[in-house]
Amino acid sequence: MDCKSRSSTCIAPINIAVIKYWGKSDEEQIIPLNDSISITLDTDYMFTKTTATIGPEFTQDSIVLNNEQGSGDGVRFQNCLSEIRKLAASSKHSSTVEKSTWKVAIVSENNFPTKAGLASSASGYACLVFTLAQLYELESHQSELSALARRGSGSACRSLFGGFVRWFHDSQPCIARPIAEAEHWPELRCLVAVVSNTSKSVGSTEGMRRSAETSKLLEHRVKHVVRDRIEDMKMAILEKNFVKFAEITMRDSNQFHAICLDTYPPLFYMNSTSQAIIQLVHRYNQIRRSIKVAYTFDAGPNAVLFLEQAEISRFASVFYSVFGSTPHDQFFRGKVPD
Ligand code: 2P0
Repeated sequence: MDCKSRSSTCIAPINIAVIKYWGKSDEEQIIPLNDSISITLDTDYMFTKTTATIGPEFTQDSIVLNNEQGSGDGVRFQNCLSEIRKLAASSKHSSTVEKSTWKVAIVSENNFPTKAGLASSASGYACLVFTLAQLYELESHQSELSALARRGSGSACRSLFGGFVRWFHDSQPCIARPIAEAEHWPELRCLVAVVSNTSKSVGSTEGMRRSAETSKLLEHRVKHVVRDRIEDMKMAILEKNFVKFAEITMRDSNQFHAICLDTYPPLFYMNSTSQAIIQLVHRYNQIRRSIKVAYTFDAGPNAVLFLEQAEISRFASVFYSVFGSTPHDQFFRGKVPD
């Protein structure tokens, strides 16, 4: 390899939306119809690891994703690259300007099922943008990188920040910003129940396009529901009010999947195991006489369960007795369980 070649390796975590993003007002720029709120998981668990190499000897951009050769000329990949290169070309450092013209080789890997509704594109594009920024030694602010990651995949703009994050649909530029750091609510934990490893049949981009075109419920959600829900969720997080947080999380997941069903032809992301998990959580909360556990499902059947630290062992054993396996413990702060 030419001695001028340089590499950089980074990891980026997934984020789980508690107020969902579903539908765009601008497909090309990836501008969402509504604000969303998510929680970025700790990097010790589910993450994407990306190595980017640039060198004058490379003749084309290339990408290998989970050991499979991808298409280096994919529109979103190229959108991210060209934005990063523009920044590099306007750098005051001549070495960065020189590197902005070189082709790039990307090798990226997820340590969890890809395209199974576990936010792999979020961590994937956040990691790509962050790794390239390191490689070009850009002095960009995190919010600038958030806007770049958005051009790869909408939800990726949220993974540039840790903790509790809000993506604004009408900010200029359209970016995510933190609401609170992960350390703000250390008792809040999340369990991931992988119901299926298989890729979804209709991807999120196509699914949300179809919903935006056909679902009246999505129209109603954007006009009459999300704005208040965003404010309520923000307060629940800032107040560390688990009961409020949990109810809004479940209601928003349910409304998202109702929109999927209201889409024509309909989208089915959850399966019968997902529905059994929903029933179990409601029954568990009923028996505990308070909301102790919340579920949320993205564009796939896998469940993400939120609960406070004190509830984990009790709930995990009930879950095990019903499903014969325990959901994986995920942490926001890489803390070892007590
Ligand atoms: C979310 N999801 O807020 C919602 C909930 C899935 C359900 O963001 O077209 O992969 O690349 O912007 O970011 C999935 O959408 O879609 C998603 P594009 P993306 O997390």
